[in-house]
Amino acid sequence: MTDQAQTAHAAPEEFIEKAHIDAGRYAEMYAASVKDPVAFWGEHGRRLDWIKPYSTVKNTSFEFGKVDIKWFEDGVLNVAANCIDRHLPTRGEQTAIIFEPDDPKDPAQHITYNELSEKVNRFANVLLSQGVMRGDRVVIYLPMIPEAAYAMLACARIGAIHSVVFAGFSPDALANRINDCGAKLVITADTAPRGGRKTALKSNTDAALLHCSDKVRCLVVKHTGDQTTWIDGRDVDVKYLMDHASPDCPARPMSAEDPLFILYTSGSTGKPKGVVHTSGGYLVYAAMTHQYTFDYHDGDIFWCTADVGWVTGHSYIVYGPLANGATTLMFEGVPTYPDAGRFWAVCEKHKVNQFYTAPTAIRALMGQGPEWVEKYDLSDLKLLGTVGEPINPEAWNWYNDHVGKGTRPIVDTWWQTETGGHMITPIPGAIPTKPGSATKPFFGVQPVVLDPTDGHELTDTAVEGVLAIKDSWPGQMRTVWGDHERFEQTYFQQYKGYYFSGDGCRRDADGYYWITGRVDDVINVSGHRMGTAEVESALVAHAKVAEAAVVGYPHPVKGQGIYAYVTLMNGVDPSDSLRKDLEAWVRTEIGPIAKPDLIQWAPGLPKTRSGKIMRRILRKIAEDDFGALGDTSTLADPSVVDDLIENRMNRG
Ligand code: 6R9
Repeated sequence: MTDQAQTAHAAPEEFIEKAHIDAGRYAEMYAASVKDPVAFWGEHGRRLDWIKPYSTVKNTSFEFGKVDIKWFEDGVLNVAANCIDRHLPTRGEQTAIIFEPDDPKDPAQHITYNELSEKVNRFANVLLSQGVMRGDRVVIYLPMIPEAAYAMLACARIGAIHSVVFAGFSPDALANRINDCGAKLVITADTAPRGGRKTALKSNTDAALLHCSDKVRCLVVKHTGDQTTWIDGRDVDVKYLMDHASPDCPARPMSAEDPLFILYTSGSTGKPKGVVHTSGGYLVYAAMTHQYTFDYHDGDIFWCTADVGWVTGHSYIVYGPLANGATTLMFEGVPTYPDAGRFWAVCEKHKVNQFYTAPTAIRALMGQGPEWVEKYDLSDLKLLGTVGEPINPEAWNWYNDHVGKGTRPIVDTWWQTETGGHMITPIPGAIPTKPGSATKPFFGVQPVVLDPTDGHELTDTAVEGVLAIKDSWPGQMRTVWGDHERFEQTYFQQYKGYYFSGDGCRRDADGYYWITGRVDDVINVSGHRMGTAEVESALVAHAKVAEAAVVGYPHPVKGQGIYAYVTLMNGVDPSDSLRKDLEAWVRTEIGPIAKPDLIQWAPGLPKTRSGKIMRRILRKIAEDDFGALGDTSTLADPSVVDDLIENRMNRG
């Protein structure tokens, strides 16, 4: 079946009638947004409250060597004031955050905008009392609890730059991030319950801080009340200080281009990059995409199941929804605890209207059977969304049939940590969807498909190549923290004049975009980006490992699994216990999400005569598709391939 022949699913009439944007309006707004970006964004930038309005809207260059991106540069605003203060006169008593704890027997919390304001002001005063100043970096290593949002917004309020580190990362990964951004302070919690098990965040932080400057302070949220070690003079009890802090902290006027946050993400080479987002453009973009992609209306209950440790949580749990005065749900738990009905139980309990999750979660729940969904009343749902990886049509159909009852639009949103917000996504009242396609660009986004061999733009409608973006949009990352050169090299060097996404894509005859996955050495495991180089360097750091090569392979639930080829040091014998050791090693070096699914002992790796590992061959073997290995004649020792095939771990 061709893509075009697939049934396109239009939203129901009643949905379209109430939608912010219908097909005609999309066409009109999109055309205006690319014809005159300055006029378009000049108008839409006014959705925020500016302390000093901008006069310059756009000042951007994608020219390699001179990449410079500025939006609303002479405007002055405060992000926290936009997410909180400006809503107080009209919706102070409205719920801003619904907190649903890990254990369904514990009560949910409803935090109003007034309460959010008080918490954030107090938290901001605590940060000031610890000597945090404008431009200082603060690392946030917290579970999915309201304090994570308070901490982010408190930083924004005083002009500090936050860097949230996913609570699933190991002490080493945390230390690397604290050191890379030169954080003055880390905010953590005693322990984090998730799926009925606890992660010892404070003791992870203690371990991380052994590798950091002894000036770094540690603010601890006593969340579970579990015992932890305590170092006087370094460790600080946040809740205690908040109770004694003033509930008033003036929002600091910030320039639109002052950094709001740094978020580390994996690339194809080297250590994770600190992606820098700034204040004005990011917030305009996060808010506008939240409103239009999810067709958010006042009073709706919005739930994004991501973790605040990822960009999805930044833009669509905290900043986008709160800038729009929305009610946003924060869930501490996992989809399968206490059972596989938890997502739907939470949707029913809190009358969720828009539900946004990852394909990997859908596939995992699909495997548990539709009865878990059918037990619950999902009649409040108006729209469903997905993010993080391509969604396979089988999962799309299951989501559509069982969760959406065939009547809720599904928005498949393609975007990246680097893009700040949605880039290619259906606008639900305007664009009929096709299962597996992210469909059409958001306003102001000009996607192009490039020929990967010479980089020329493929201008026919139906083409396949790599995905790049032609001009800037307000939510775009501005630089890599401390390394602007790396920013230019990663995104602007290979294809001159464009932002290169790292993804492959196809455009069909209807102009719909189909993302085909990463074309670099980044793999996507359960919607989490992982650089194969990172896992390799963790493996080779083990005393018994001589060499390692890591590739992705198709995994039924995770999308991609991690397949590691490991060559042991001379004289070391492979064993199951060593395999377990290596798995545990990678968990401690990076975190559980990086643990290899399959480890194959490789007496040798296929290398060219110049010593380059031929990953193409390793990928094929890992995919159990070694019939067409292509040209192996350039290998230094072609016989290693036979051994690898014979002992491959993924059969069938
Ligand atoms: C938001 C987020 C970005 C990478 C991206 C692509 C993949 C994200 C997708 C998708 C197909 C979608 N990706 N959304 N692929 N369809 N709807 O996930 O950011 O963690 O930086 O990952 O994820 O490969 O390049 P991030």
